[in-house]
Amino acid sequence: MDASISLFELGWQTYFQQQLSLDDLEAHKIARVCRVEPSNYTLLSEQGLISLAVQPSQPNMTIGDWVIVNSDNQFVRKLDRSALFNQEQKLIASNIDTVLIVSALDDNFNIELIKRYLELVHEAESDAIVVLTKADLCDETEVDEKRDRVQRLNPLLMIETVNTKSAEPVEALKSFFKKGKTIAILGAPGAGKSRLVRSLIDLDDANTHFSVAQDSLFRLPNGSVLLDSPELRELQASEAMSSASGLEVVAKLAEKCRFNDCTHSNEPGCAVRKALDDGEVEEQRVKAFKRANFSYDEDSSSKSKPHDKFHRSAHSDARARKHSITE
Ligand SMILES: Nc1nc2c(ncn2[C@@H]2O[C@H](COP(=O)(O)OP(=O)(O)OP(=O)(O)O)[C@@H](O)[C@H]2O)c(=O)[nH]1
Ligand SMILES: [Mg+2]
Ligand SMILES: [Zn+2]
Repeated sequence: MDASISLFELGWQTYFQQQLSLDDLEAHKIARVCRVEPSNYTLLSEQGLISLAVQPSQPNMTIGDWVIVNSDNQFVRKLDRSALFNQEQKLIASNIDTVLIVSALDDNFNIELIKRYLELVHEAESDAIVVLTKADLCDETEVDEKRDRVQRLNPLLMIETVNTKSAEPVEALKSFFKKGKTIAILGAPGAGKSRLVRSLIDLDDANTHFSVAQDSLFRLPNGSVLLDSPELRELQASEAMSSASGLEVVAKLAEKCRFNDCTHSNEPGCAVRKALDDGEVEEQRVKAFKRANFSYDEDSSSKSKPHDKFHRSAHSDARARKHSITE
């Protein structure tokens, strides 16, 4: 449905409005990036889709960015961002107000991954809400116990426990879906992201889509916007990756270190360092492993069996990297 999109429906807010000049108001158009290709950006505006060729003189842009173009649809400038997700200098998505961190309450419950997603959201300067799915598959004590573990990460954290196969998510989440808010979803494969989305919006309803020619921005209840993109899915998958099989590789190496309490920094006989120097393991994995080990030390309840966790979640990794939330 290409007709009648308002800027507010696209996630426009005071923060961006304040950056406009008189020229912008009188002669320019405001648009939001909804697709990034190597040589082209696609933007959504009140006037419909705009195609913008990538030029060396432009700043790097990403999905979610607000852009000013002139009446000939030429780039004028990019507005300052309220939030930005990036990974190793690569821009992932911008201007996301709230991220739903989705994690299942069943055997795939993974507190380390929730923690990691919370870090990402914090670094991006967005807000997080943890949505614990599959509450219907667990008994009440188990739900309470896992919810408490998440709450202990941060006493102020918003947490909702839901069964995505019911109408619960809409009830639980609609107060967070305020007009003009941009929402994204992060979660491991199988966590229930697609089910959650389908419990919130009707993807067969043309009204849910701003335009048939893009599949990154959708209308959510109460005038919020859902942002989903291949880059964001890749980010969440790579984090899920480093939480499981990726760490297992390093854990196996660490068993061969000379010292039991090796920190894999510069101890003699460190098998992890050697593998790094020999290029047999990626630095990213080692970093993720150190991060995870550090948190095991903090949380004695899971310290005893980090390997169980690697094995348990390793199989879920193998499942699809790039499944869209909505499929
Ligand atoms: N009983 C129950 N099943 C659920 C719930 N949420 C998701 N499921 C089921 O769990 C499975 C995975 O859910 P999806 O929504 O496809 O998970 P996803 O996060 O989109 O997974 P990927 O697309 O692989 O990343 C599906 O079979 C769902 O029906 C829930 O709250 N309760
Ligand atoms: Mg999915
Ligand atoms: Zn070592």
